[in-house]
This record gives sequence, C-alpha cells and structure tokens, in this order.
Amino acid sequence: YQMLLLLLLVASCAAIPQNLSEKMFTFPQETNTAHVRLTTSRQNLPAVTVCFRFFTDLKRAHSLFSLALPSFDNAFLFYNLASLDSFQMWVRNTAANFEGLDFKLNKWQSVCATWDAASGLVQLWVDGKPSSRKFTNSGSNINGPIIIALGQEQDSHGGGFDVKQSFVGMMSDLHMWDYKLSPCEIQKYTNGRGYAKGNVLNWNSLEFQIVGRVLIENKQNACQ
Ligand SMILES: *[C@@H]1O[C@H](CO)[C@@H](O)[C@H](O)[C@H]1NC(C)=O
Ligand SMILES: [Ca+2]
Repeated sequence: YQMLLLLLLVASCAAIPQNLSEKMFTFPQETNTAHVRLTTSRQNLPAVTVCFRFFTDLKRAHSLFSLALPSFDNAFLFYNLASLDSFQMWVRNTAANFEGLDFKLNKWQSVCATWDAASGLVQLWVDGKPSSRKFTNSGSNINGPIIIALGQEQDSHGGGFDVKQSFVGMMSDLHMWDYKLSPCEIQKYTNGRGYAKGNVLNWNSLEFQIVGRVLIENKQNACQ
C-alpha cells in the first residue's frame, strides 16, 4: 500500500512542472542507466537554441544534452570529446567539430548552441564566447516526437545508453528555445540576468522524470 502511494507520488511529480531556480541536477556516478528524461509537446522546430551550465571532471568523451527523434538518435546532441578543447555538435545525425574551445575541469561553465534549418549553421558559445559558424544540416526542421536525455547519450529513441558516454557532474539552468538567440541575449544568459526563459524547455517550469541516481540539490553558492 505504501509502495502504491510512493508510485503515485512519483508519477504525479513527473507530470507537474517544477521550478528549479537555484537548483541543480547532480549525476554522482558512472552508469548506463541514470538520467533525466525531458519531453516536450513541441514537435516541429525550424530553429533551436539550447543553453545550460555544467560542472565535471570527466576526461573521457561524454554527452551533455542528447535529443533524439525516432528517425535520428543524434537529432540535437552536445558531445564533449576526450580532449577538453574538442567538441561535437550533432544536428539530424550530422556532426560539426569545434576545436580550441575553453572548456575547463572542475569549473561551472555556460554553454549555448544555436542552429536554424534555413542556413544549417551551428554555432557554439562557451562562457559567452562564440565559436566558428559551421554547416551541419539544412532544409528540414527538427520534426517528430522529441525525447531528451541528460546524463546519457541516446542511440535509440529514449535508450541505447553507453556507460562510457555517460555524464558525471552537475548541471543547471537548462533552457531551450525554438529560435536563435542573438549574441546579446546569449550574453545575458551567461551573466544570469534578464534573459527570456526558454519557450520549449524552461528551467523555472520544467517537466522531467528522473531515472536512477540523479539528485536535485541546491546550488552551492558561497556565503554572501
Ligand atoms: C521560480 O522561482 C524563482 C525564485 O524563487 C522566482 O523568482 C520565479 O518567478 C519562479 N518562476 C516560476 C515560473 O514560477
Ligand atoms: Ca547517439
């Protein structure tokens, strides 16, 4: 009976959006199961911006944000490579490589990526600094039922995880928009002040489901 109550509680938590302001997800362990699953009713995106902050000491390759469609497992994927200055952005299963970026271990960093179907260009922003603009995939929207996994890299729609691509660390302030943020808006996001919250995913009103050992914790701010 208690188990049933617990299950009902878990089910209802998943359905109700939560305000994660001043919170973070902690991924404390290397597994091929633990993740946060996000869904959205939006199914047809002509452009995308995704921004979040993360902290890790991983020196191997890992997925930071894995968005899959039934037709493309890497429909929109942030993939950090083993060498810290190399990064891949995947759009509809086509990758662009970015080199010489300023990623650091054991430091909170902001990252944003923008893409639009018209130009097919992807650009990455690390702590507000822009990368080169690179072509991935143009002419088609990100279209279909979206499943996003934080903490794991999808090789199928909602699954196909590999422990050696999992994320260990913390993540916060995730937002997703269906348009390209301007450089000025990305600067505002990076500074954490006065930016328009995501209209596809909003950290202050987030629907999600936790699978396995992922914790919601307070951000560890120093005393004022
Ligand atoms: C979330 O919480 C923050 C801090 O308490 C508050 O400023 C903000 O208005 C809240 N947002 C929503 C959508 O409830
Ligand atoms: Ca994949």
